[in-house]
Formats: sequence, structure tokens, C-alpha cells
Amino acid sequence: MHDDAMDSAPTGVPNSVRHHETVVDSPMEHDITDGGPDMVQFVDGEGNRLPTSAANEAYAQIVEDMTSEDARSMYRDLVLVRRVDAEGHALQRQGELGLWPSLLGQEAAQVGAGRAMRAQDYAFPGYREHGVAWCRGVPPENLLGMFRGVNHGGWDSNEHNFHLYTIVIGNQMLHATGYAMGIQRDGDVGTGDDARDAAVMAFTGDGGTAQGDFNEALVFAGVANAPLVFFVQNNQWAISEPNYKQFRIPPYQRARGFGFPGVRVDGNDVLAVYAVTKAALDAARAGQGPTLIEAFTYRMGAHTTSDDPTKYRIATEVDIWREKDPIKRMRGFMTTKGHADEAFFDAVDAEADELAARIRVACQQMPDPAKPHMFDDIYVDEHPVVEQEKADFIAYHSSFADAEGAR
Ligand SMILES: Cc1ncc(C[n+]2csc(CCOP(=O)(O)OP(=O)(O)O)c2C)c(N)n1
Ligand SMILES: [Mg+2]
Repeated sequence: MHDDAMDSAPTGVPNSVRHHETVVDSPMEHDITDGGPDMVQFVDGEGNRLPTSAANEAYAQIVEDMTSEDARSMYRDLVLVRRVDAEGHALQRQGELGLWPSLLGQEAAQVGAGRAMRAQDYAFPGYREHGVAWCRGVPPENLLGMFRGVNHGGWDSNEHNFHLYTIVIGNQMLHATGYAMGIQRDGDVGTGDDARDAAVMAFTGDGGTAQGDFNEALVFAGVANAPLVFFVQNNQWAISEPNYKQFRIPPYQRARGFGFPGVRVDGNDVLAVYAVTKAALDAARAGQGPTLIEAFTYRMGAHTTSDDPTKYRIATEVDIWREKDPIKRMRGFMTTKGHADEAFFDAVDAEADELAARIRVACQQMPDPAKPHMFDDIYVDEHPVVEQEKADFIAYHSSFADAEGAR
């Protein structure tokens, strides 16, 4: 075997792909700021309502049915979620949190998806889904507590039908699929009762689609015809890895190979995301099986507060996406259509200021838990190994002459 055989791409793959730093003719070579003609979109970057097209016509009625009040309350969610995120970022920089993964730029993808869910639906998030958490009624303070390290998760999953954050990329796809298959077996699908029929949403990123767990979940979901919506936020980057290192065809096209539909939606257009997700959830609850939604969006900030994106991406890319800002776009749309006036926008900004101040104080005042608390809530029932580890931990910390013990 030739020395560099391990680095070689399979026969038939063009050289440009072999040396992927200089890819020029890969099928994935595309303008990462343009989602292409299949992308469902209702509002352009300036806030103008787009005409009916082949891509959006199936969802147009859902948008038409929305009221001014719906638009205002969606806008409010976008602004408040962005403010929670900004506060999380600031608190980490001030040493109050260990880490913060920002959702900046992805507010519309998350609020659109979260608001399309019904109370009885269940969401399985990754670690950036603060906007979905907000829509599920998880208090933002609870998110901060988790990243402050004072608790294991921060909320009761079953209180909000919002599972705990999952850091292991793609893992929650399997949990979600199993849960959806459980709903199916409980008979809570396709009964026609709006208060009973339920579906599951599984959130992951573009990088997550490269995981085995993701692909296994799609196999099971397709075969079982599970009531499930896979929601891939394609924010173009998996830390420093661009799309073309994750897949050769975009995620929405991959669904077909698993036997169910895939849709690409403009992830910065909250109306489009809401409409596409609502249609997919309605179909899932009615027993029509899964859908994969790819929300085409962009991670405006760093991967987390531990990352420096200037090392691997160019500033002009960020500048182009700034023009597609989801809040600016929705505000433009609402102003043009007369859904809200300046007084409304000012009131939302004032509410965001109050929210930020409140969660900041709440975060700073969170007491440190007693150290052995980390051994609690691991299993439902007491587990002998964990109990032994807890006892060893307490004994060890109590052994220091000047220690206060394992408080
Ligand atoms: C199984 C696994 N492998 C690697 C990592 C390290 N890791 C953390 S975030 C991340 C990138 C995920 O990218 P993507 O799915 O696009 O989500 P995004 O962070 O962009 O929202 C990686 C590789 C991990 N957490 N879990
Ligand atoms: Mg990503």
C-alpha cells in the first residue's frame, strides 16, 4: 500500500475534493449565504412579503391565517430570546458562567419551530436551543443555572415537555425517535383529537447529521413511521468545520433516502419556519410519519465562549448574514404591513431590559450547591456504585485539615 493511501479519496472523486481545503467542484460547493430555489421563504431580507412560489405555496395558507397579534407575539419572543442570549454571553465573560453557546442569528429558526409545537408535543434539544426552551416555558434562569454549574440540568423535562440539553452530538436523535415510537404505541397518534395527538421534535445541527446516531434515528423513524420532526439547524459551521466536510448533499435532500420528506426553510424567516414546522407536526400527529426540516441559517457568534471564529471564517461571510438578521426582517415586515408601530417595538425593548436585569440578578444570587449534590439525580432509585462514590467523595474532602468538608 502506498504511504499516503490513507489520505486518498475513493477512485472517481475529483482531485479538488481529495484536497478539500481547495474544493472547487464538489457538489457541496455553494454559496453558503444562499439557500437555493427549494428553500421555503415568505419574507426577504428587507422585510418584504414574497409572492407565492413553487417552494412556498404549500405553506402559504398557514401564513395567511396568522393574525397581527401572532406576529407581535412572535416578534416579542425573538427579541426576548436574543436578550437572554446576550445576557448569557455577558455573564460568562464576567466569570458568572462556565460556558455559553450563543444562538445569535438562529432566533427565528428556534422561535418558529418552538411556537409551532403544541403543549403535548415533546422536544429533544442539543445545547443551543435557548429559543425553543423559551417557547416551552423553561425559565431562562434555569438555563443560566446549568451553565453556571449549580445543577445537572436546570428544569423538569416532563413539566415542559422539553428534554435536558444534550452535549453529545446527535445522541438526542435516538432518544427522540424512541420517545416518538412510544407515543405511537400509546395510541396518541392519528386519533383526530387535537388535545391528544402528539409529536416529537428532535433538534440538531449540520454537524450532527454526520453522526451515526442521527442516521440510525432516521432509519428507525422512517421504518416505524414515527410521529417525529427532525429539525436540523444548518448554521453552516460545526465549530470550525464547514458544511462541505459534513455532507455531499444538503440534509433536506437526504430524508428521501430514508423514505420521508425533507424541506429546506429559510431559518432566518420566522414565518416560514413556523409554517413549515406546523405542517410537519400536523402530519406527524395525524399519523403521516416523520419529516426532516433543514433550517438554513447562520451562527453569527462564536461556537461557544471558548471559541474564536476569526481563526477559521472570513468577516465578509458574517457581514452578509448580518443583512439577513431575523429580527430586522420581521420588524420590517410588520412595519410595512401595519402589524405594529414604534411604540410597540419600544415596549418590547423595554421589556427585554427588565428581563435581562432580572435574570442577571437571579444568576448572581444562585447559591453554590453542596458538593455531594453532584451525585444526586443520577438514577431514579438509589444506586450502590454512586452511593459508594458519594461516600468516598465526602470522606476525601473531609480529610483535609483546613477543609470545611464536602459542603
Ligand atoms: C459525539 C460528539 N463528538 C464531538 C463533540 C464535540 N463537539 C461539540 S459541538 C460540535 C459541533 C457541532 O456542530 P453542529 O451539529 O453543526 O451544531 P452547532 O454547534 O453548530 O449548533 C462538536 C464536534 C461532541 N460534543 N460530541
Ligand atoms: Mg452547526
